[in-house]
Amino acid sequence: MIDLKTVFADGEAPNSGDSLASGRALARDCSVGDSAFLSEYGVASEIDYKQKARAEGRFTHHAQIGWRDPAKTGDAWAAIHAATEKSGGAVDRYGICLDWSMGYPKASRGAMGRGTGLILEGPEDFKALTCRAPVAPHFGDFTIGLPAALENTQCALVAGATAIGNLGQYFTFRMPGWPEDRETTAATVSALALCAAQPVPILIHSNLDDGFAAQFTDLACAFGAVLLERYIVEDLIGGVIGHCYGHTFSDPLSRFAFQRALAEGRDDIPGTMVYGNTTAYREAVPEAENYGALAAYLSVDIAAQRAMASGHAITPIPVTEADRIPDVDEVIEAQLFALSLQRRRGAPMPLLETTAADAMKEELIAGGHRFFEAVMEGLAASGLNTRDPEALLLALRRIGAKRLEELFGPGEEDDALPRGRRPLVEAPPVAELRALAQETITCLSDEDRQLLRDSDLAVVVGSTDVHEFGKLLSEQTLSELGIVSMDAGIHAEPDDLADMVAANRLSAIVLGTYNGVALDYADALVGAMAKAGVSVPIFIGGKLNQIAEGSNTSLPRPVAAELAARGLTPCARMEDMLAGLAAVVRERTSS
Ligand code: B12
Repeated sequence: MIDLKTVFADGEAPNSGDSLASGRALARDCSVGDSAFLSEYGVASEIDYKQKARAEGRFTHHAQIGWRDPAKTGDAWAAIHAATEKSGGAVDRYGICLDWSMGYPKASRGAMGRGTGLILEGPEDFKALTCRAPVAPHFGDFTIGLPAALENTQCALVAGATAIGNLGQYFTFRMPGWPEDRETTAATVSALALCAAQPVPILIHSNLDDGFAAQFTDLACAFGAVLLERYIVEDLIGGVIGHCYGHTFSDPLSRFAFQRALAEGRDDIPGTMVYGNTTAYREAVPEAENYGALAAYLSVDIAAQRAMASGHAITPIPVTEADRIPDVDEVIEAQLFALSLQRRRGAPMPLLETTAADAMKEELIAGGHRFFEAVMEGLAASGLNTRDPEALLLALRRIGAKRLEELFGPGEEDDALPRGRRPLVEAPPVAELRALAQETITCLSDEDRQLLRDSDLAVVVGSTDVHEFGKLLSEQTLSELGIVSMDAGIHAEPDDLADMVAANRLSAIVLGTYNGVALDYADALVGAMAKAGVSVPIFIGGKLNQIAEGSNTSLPRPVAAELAARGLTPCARMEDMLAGLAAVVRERTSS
């Protein structure tokens, strides 16, 4: 079913020998340094700290921080700690939002563009943060899994970090303008080996929603992805991995059940954090509405930790997150809200009935194992050495979530469904996007709906970055109207979009973008279209903003008007694109 010659069309499958050896050798000179957290609590690593907390019947709190200005980030490190301590609680760990450009090796960084986050130049910058207050540093994103994996991991270790990731990003994140994946994989394996060879346990972090999990339609496959990553990190490399889940888990039952599936048999290895269900936050609504969403997921997470401690730190995300990057006082408010909620929620038993969640947990575990075994058997049958972590990682990344689920998903075959399978436990975003697409087309006038249904429009749909829900929603909405859409994938390159339009005589480009690069991307796309000699409408939606070059405020500015000035159609809502497409059809019929 898998043709290795296609997967590795550029040569042989890689071999981990050199990468493992170099990572292990590096551990002789590079080891975990001191941090305010490690010395304050007298622990060797965050795993030890979490195990102590678990033994005391306590669970931990996570805050996500990181602004473009390193000094602001350092001050926030101290301020959030002080504010939570003053209210009688504590924030136990900080996830550092590094800028995505930190994923490039330092030598290439300057020339490659950058996003909205924090840029740290070297070990001293990392250390300047972790000494500011006794909060465990979690260098979760843009460290392990990207081209700069090895150098960033060294900086994080020296600064006293004992939770480092994000392996999930390895599978899905593509650095713009960085097409190679062999060196990235080798750097990832070396970084994992460096962590595994430390004398203290380093928790390798993987955010499932950043990886394949958010792309599966079946949550059982997401649990199967956990098993694949545990096999690679723990069985093949000798490290320790903890998973994060939560962004897209808006259904309380599956959120609760997934935590129990992750916790099963892992008494000695804590999860990293349960992330806020940030997809539930709405933009430009009264804050009180988003506080409802915050309370809803925190209640599930607090109850889940009390019913079965899995070591996941709870993560109250500021309610302004849907509008923009939250500021320091908003992070503090969210933490204080969580502490207050936690104090007011008593023990979950006997209020909580876990039978349904446990049945779902069993289904997730059984289905996840079936997926894991089918993937391993399928790859072994194709001739892959599944005992080699580098070969296995690269094969999985190149095959991709969609194909893996189609080939090896545990659900029954059903051609009418996405991925050709009936999910054992449907992933919450699938149902939500389906409902949203149906609702969207009811907003059209009968005349426009019929006009679009009768049209012969064909478009290409893509996303500039890993955020693909806007793209999926566009595809669902177009398909409800019978409009053909070709898939340019996530991380769609401008040249590829222009070439697809030219080769297939398409009527429009439909583009989702979220990473604060809308204007740069639009310029590249307009250039690529001119080069390919095509001119079609471009409908662009998502987060239409851009961080200003040289800005130190970290806050991206809206660029919808500038996009319009370049001839693109900025879409605040799906309906804007449908109105634009209807206009295209009308123009065609009248000319
Ligand atoms: C889900 C999510 C993720 C998921 C994405 C999973 C996936 N497979 O898509 C994950 C966890 C991977 C993720 C990662 C990151 N994210 Co994120 N993420 C979000 C989140 C919570 C929701 C966005 C979303 O998909 N909404 C669902 C869609 C359907 O709804 P919507 O966006 O409201 O869209 C509506 C309209 O805008 C319109 N629309 C949307 N797209 C399109 C497209 C077209 C063509 C049209 C016509 C209309 C249209 O239709 C929708 C319905 O009305 C937002 C915050 C938020 N609540 O908005 C942050 C957010 C987009 N993320 C952000 C960031 C910074 C990141 C990271 C870089 C963080 C980090 N340091 O790691 C990483 C990206 C890493 C990477 N690899 O690039 C920032 C972007 C900052 C900015 N540009 O201002 C946001 C805004 C959070 C924040 N406030 O900081 N993220």
